[in-house]
Amino acid sequence: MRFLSEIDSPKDLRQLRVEDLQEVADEVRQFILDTTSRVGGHTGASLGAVELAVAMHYVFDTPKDRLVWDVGHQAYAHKILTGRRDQLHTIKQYGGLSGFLRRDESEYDTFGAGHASTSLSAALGMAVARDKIKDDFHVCALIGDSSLAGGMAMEAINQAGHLKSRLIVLLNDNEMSIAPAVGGLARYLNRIKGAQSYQHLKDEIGDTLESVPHFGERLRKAAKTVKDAIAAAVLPGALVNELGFRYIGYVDGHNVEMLVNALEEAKKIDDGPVIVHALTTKGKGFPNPEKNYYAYHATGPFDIKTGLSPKSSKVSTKTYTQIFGETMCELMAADDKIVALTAAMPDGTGMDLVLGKFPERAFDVGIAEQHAVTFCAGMACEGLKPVAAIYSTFLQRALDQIIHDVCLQNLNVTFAMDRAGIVGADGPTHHGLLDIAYLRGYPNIILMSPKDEAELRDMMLTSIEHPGAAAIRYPRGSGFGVDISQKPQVLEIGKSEILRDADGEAAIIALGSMVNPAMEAAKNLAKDGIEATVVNARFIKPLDAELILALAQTKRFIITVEEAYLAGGFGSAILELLEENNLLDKVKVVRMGVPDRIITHGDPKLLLAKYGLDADGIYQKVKETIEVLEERRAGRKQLKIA
Ligand SMILES: Cc1ncc(C[n+]2csc(CCOP(=O)(O)OP(=O)(O)O)c2C)c(N)n1
Repeated sequence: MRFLSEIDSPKDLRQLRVEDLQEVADEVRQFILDTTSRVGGHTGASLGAVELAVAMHYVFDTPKDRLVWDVGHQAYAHKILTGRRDQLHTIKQYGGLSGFLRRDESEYDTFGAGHASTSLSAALGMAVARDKIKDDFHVCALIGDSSLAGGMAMEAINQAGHLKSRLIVLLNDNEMSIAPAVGGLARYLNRIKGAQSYQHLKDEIGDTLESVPHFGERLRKAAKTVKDAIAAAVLPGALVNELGFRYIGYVDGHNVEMLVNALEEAKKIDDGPVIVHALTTKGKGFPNPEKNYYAYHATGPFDIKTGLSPKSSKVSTKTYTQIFGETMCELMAADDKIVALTAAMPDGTGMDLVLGKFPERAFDVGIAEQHAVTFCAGMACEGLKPVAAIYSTFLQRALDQIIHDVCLQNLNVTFAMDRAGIVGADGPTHHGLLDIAYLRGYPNIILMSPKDEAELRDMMLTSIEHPGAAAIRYPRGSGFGVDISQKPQVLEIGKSEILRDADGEAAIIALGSMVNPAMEAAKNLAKDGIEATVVNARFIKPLDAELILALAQTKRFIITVEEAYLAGGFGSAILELLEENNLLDKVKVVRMGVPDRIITHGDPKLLLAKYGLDADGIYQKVKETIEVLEERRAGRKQLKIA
């Protein structure tokens, strides 16, 4: 590596000649490939943004000038150029670099990211603050074409044009979200690209006017006006003019010199926001990208020559996501009122299968979770039965829509919350740990979580048949390979399942992913002579009050276990129920779950173990609780003797 090994910060990059930058970009690309082929990561997304990162750090005086990345999954080149090259191999691993951006990871990460469409709002905030404190740095936001269509980005555009703040937006247009980009904005951007004549015409007019001797400066100003007029005439739509943005483009996003020129031009615009429109290819440089769809976005480790991932020798069981997709197809075939929806995650949610089989009744609305929910509410008003499959973490975006548009009006919408719990490598922005807390506090919704994939199928039918709102939380990854040949059954709402009925003093009430570890813990406890009842809760709301109250009267302690934040969670709901029934002095309740802190990225098994959320952790907690109660009992006895 001629250049890269000498680049420890963007300052080193800025010492180079502009002619050398393409070679730097090639080296960065190779470095990303070498690293992610070993450890995996957002390979395709980052390969597509290599030249953008090089050009931005060359043109802008970072970190004084602020670069704001959207999502941050495409920022590996940025990490490499900002002193993190030698740690890139630790990306997404416990204790290693984050897969996204974090303010506490580097001074160059000006704004944390992970969820989409935030960069323009944050960048506009920084630009406005800069003007207020009378500083003069540049702010440049990088955003993908699909994230640009997200509601927040649109709202930021609306305000930026109005404020006329000095702000640069670099649009990374690869016509892809994770799947192909969808929607009207994607069509609009294509129309701009179709208007090739604009760029040529603009350059020609500019060159001609500016080349007239003696009149250079005056004519340059005139030329600018003429160019703007042409932009208005040729560019379709309202973004450039009506919304108050200047437009530079489009530019080849893999040609560093062109990008440098375009960004230098953008820097000169001091009277309002400007969009630099760069065309890029997702997965640029990936070996045989057509053989590996995920090369366009994220990969596990792969063979650097063929691009193929190593074959696993394990016979893998189906994931919850796959079972969800297949069951949707089954249910939709039987009931033509069911409609399905994903918000830009067709593969991640299993909706790709549904979109393929039922194109008339399945929708990909793009990165638009808020719209997705209210769109479902509208369909439910007309008697359809919408099922929205949205990751638990992304559904956070749409809380008000769930409350105001769905629950308040008691509409039949099902929320299939994939990736509920600790997701692992993607870390704090992606863990689905809050859904119980954010959904539990409002009427007119039922909440459940399956112990395995067969129960997921039952819960899907139960939700769809339930006339109001319902949400199902289920984890990332494989199920248990249980028999799913039985047709889905409607479950009795608010009824849990006793899996192990024991005479002992302990009851473990486990939720969803924690049911299996609870059963394993109970078996191990039995070996020590401790008999614990194990309940598969199934429902978080409504709770199985009858059973829980009965347990409170017969057991010495109840342990609740959930893969979610404890605050406002499932265990809290049980505490509330017992408090309302004056039973808290009869039974000790110990809640197991995720404590009130940011959960880092890393292997989910390791993270779950750290918080005691596995068979061993539950086993230990039961033993500890018995010890505490014994000590208390002994203490009381001593008091009596005294
Ligand atoms: C609110 C939200 N919804 C969904 C996602 C999942 N997601 C991550 S990247 C991505 C695609 C982004 O596409 P684009 O903005 O065009 O950037 P590209 O990946 O093409 O560089 C999606 C849907 C997310 N991060 N945040």
